Amino acid sequence: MGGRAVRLTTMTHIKARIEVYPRTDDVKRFKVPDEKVPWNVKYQEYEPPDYTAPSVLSKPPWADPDVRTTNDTSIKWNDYDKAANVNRRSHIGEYKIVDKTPRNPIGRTGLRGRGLLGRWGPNHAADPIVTRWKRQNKTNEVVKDKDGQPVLQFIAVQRRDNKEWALPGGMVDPGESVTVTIRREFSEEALNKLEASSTEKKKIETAVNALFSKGDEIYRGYVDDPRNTDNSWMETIAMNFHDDHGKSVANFKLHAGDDAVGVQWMDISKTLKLYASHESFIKETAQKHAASW
Ligand code: RP5
Repeated sequence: MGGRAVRLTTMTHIKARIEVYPRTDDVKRFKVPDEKVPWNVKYQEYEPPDYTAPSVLSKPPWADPDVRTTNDTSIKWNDYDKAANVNRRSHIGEYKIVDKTPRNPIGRTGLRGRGLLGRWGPNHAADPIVTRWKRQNKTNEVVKDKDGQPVLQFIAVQRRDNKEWALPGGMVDPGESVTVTIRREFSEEALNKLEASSTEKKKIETAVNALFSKGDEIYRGYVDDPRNTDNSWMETIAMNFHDDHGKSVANFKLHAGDDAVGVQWMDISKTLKLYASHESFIKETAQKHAASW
């Protein structure tokens, strides 16, 4: 397995255009047909509503100020913002600033403002794809599909906010490196480290450090996340950590915690329905391992 990560720079977004905005009943996006997504296609009638969730407007530490109403010019777009300790660079290149705010590089979403996202521009996340081969209980042999392809499994969590199954990823905290985010989120969501005793915490840390010491980058770029808007969007780095012999992660005691209400080993196949762009990361992982899809 090796180095090349996919960059879906020519992708469009679909989930970022769903009509009713997440965690609202009545915030509806302006309709954007497929052909009107790119900014260079004229759409004179385009009048998207403006929405930023109250949780973002209440100025928590993870959110930016409203750059449209202040004269604060200290934010460093398309750069590492040292003052805020936030990476405002996009994985997919330079984004435009229009009317003082970053413009979604993929195209129109039908909504202005930040919605549920704290940062204007890219909101960086990291996603661990932890895999093992599916094995027969009795013989320990790897299970194959009808075409003789070995079946891969990955650790999926059920999100608390919308109950969709997803990778146990999360937001990169200010100043944090992606590798730290991956370990932290996995330990919190899939192993419930936040509620473990101090002896259990130590065990979790040792096992997680060993597993995550070697991974393969599967994807870095834009995420088709339902929270995206014309001015704020999700980006991620997804890394695969594979337990080929079923000797390490395969023995972890999974326990949903923090933002997850469920956790399980899930068989990988093309029928999977996952949050945001996670299906495409899983497909890429299956292909890299020449596994069943
Ligand atoms: C997705 O949102 C990313 O791929 C990542 O899995 C997730 C991060 O957001 P939270 O889970 O912290 O809400 O776009």
